[in-house]
Amino acid sequence: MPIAFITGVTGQDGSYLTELLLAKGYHVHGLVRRASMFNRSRIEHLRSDPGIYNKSLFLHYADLSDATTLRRLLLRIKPNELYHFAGQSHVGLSFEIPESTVQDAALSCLTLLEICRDLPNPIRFYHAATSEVFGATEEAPQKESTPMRPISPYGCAKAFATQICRVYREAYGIPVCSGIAYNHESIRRGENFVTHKIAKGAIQASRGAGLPLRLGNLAATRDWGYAPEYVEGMWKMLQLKSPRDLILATGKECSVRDFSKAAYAAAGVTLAFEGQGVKEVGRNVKTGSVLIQVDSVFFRPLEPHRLVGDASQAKQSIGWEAKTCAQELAGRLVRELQAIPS
Ligand code: F7E
Repeated sequence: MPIAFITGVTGQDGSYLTELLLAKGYHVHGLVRRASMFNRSRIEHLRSDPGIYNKSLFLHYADLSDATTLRRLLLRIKPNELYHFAGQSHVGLSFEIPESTVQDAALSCLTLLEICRDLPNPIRFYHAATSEVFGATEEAPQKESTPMRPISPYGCAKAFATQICRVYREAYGIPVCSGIAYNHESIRRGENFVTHKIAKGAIQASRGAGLPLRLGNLAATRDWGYAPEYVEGMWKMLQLKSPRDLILATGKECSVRDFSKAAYAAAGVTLAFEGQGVKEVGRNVKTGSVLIQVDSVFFRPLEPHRLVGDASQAKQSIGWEAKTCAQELAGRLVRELQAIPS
């Protein structure tokens, strides 16, 4: 029976991957960060299932900086696969707290690689890389060969981690790969990421509740996909005989403005935008009331040019393809959030 070790098991990707691996018959060991409040809501349905918890799902408490504990755990558990998701992943926040972001996203990956180097049995290692490594790229869509030009502390840290994974693969033969995943979303996404924020705002607007939703750069575009499809790609990537870095993306761009229109439409509200820059507003076409306002607080010091990925190598080598586009995703988030009892 295969054994997986997941850092960041309580996050969006960690929780979906845990479900996928349990369904495939894995034993899953998850690393949970110690905090004064429990933050296990995304895996609570698994943790509270006596047929699963401590039978095929095991949780271990440590921070990424607890290198000795990590080494001890990996020596004892002897996982076949390691998925490294943990760490601060908010790009905007990485400008506010660059040092801990870099510690999480760059140095912890190196720590895990160093531990893997010493382990008696080889571990297949998945590193969660990101489109943020491309930053101010002039190529669109980006491919695996596109030069990295990160423009945020988070992107710089992830670029380092992606490069060091390649170095350890080539120098020491560690079967490690970086999945260069573009934005992938779900209702398990934190509320400070724009898709969840918009979906929630759309539902509130449809109920006639609250103040206008305040958003940052409405013109920013992203390549948004559906997270459960992406974790499937991550697992497939790690099953390759010789793992290699692959892009996971939909190949389609959507602006924050268009994502908002789709989400509000799914909630039954038709939006029209008018004005420009920080003066732009989104109005309810029927009533004329302002539902979305721009607030410069949510702008970032730098914004990537055009992040859109070419996932044709993933299609060729692992048969993976994104199925859900941004517009469908917006509707899905709204419907799934509406279905949660308040
Ligand atoms: O922003 C714009 C914002 O924070 C998306 C992480 O998983 O994906 C994620 O990073 C866009 C940006 O995601 C608001 O300026 C406008 O252009 O949802 P986000 P992100 O920065 O793309 C990548 C692939 C990762 O790897 C990251 O870890 O939306 N935007 N108004 C806003 N963004 C936020 N958060 N809030 C706003 O009000």
